[in-house]
Amino acid sequence: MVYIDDVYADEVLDSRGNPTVRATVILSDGTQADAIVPSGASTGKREALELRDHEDRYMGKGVLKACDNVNTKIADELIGVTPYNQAQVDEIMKELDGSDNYENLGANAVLGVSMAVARAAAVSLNLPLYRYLGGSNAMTMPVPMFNIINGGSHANNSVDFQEYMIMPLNFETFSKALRAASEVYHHLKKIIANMNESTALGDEGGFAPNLKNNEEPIKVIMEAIEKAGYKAGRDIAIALDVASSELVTEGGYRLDSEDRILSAEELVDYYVDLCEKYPIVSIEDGLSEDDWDGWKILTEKLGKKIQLVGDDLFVTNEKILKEGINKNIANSILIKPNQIGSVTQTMRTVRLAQKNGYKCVMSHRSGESEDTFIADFAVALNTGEIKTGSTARGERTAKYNRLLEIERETAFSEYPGDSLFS
Ligand code: 2PG
Ligand code: MG
Repeated sequence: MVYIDDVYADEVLDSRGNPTVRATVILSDGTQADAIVPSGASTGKREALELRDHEDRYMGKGVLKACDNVNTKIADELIGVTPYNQAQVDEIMKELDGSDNYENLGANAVLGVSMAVARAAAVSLNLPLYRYLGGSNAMTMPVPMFNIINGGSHANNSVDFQEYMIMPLNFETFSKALRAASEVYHHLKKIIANMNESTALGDEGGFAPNLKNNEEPIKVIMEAIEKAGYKAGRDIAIALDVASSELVTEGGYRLDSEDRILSAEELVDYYVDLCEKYPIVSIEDGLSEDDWDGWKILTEKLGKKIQLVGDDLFVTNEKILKEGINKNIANSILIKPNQIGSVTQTMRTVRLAQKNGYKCVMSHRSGESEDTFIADFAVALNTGEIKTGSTARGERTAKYNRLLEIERETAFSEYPGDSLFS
């Protein structure tokens, strides 16, 4: 019987240059696999705890305590256990931690090991990760949301909304969709350069120009889509992540670039107006994680025709999602494994969402690495959508390049594109 023979962790760097955990698992058959944990900037208040050292090194951001928890407490419990029962492995770590949010071991310690165990099990069975996690039912390539203009806390420009994304819909395959997105990205670069604005990239590989309000980025993206030879709305749609929990101030939501503060109702009206003018298909975190009354209004006004994604709102948490479903809040959920802390818990949340007709968007974090786990995970769970940044920056393209590999391997897989919102 194959069992887990060794588990250890190293402190490595993420794409923002901050420390993060890389966990390595070695099996008794000699298989070795590792996984690197990502890290967010605009984090939800109810996310699982990311354990940082809060000491001098790395300006407090070191993760040696989390690594130590892997090397000692977690290794002690997992050595000798089968790698082929992911739920059991994850349950052992959850019990060892004993809290709801991994405040003792750190979700960065636990998720790293959880992903590395899944990967090691897949390698040892000679299966691709998406096949190991999803079985023969894993067959849907995800439609990406490419974040081509970055604002909010992912860039230091004037734009308040965090992410302006394009979704290539009218394409038969993932690779054709990727090509279209890349062409739009390059046209956008030219347009921004012609405006004498900087074409430097934000954290997720999108451009971060200073524009005069939050509608302007949509206008330049519309122009780029057209210049690239595609039809906005028909071929390529627009998605937003407002990350509005970051905009909350006394009396409402502060839009610095427009020098005004809006109530939840006014912000919803702003979205309604934008959705009338532009081919927007999805809005994420349109209202803050604490503003469930506002979310109710948003869902009532736009929920029938726009995908309303809860990120900070649901934090990939089964219990919170259940509450949202019961209250008819939002109609989709962003899936970030490190918000909840293990592979199994992520899968449970996806299952709950899918059972209740909520769409799922597999997602990276703004602080990422070369790890491509979420590309396989999206295919395994047939989420149909993935958000993993622009068509530039290695930690983002790593995921898209992995999806190209998966597409080649699963020649029969489907790209939902057009059918996603019809
Ligand atoms: C988000 C994410 C990823 P962060 O808000 O959706 O794009 O950002 O990882 O900073 O929370
Ligand atoms: Mg978000």
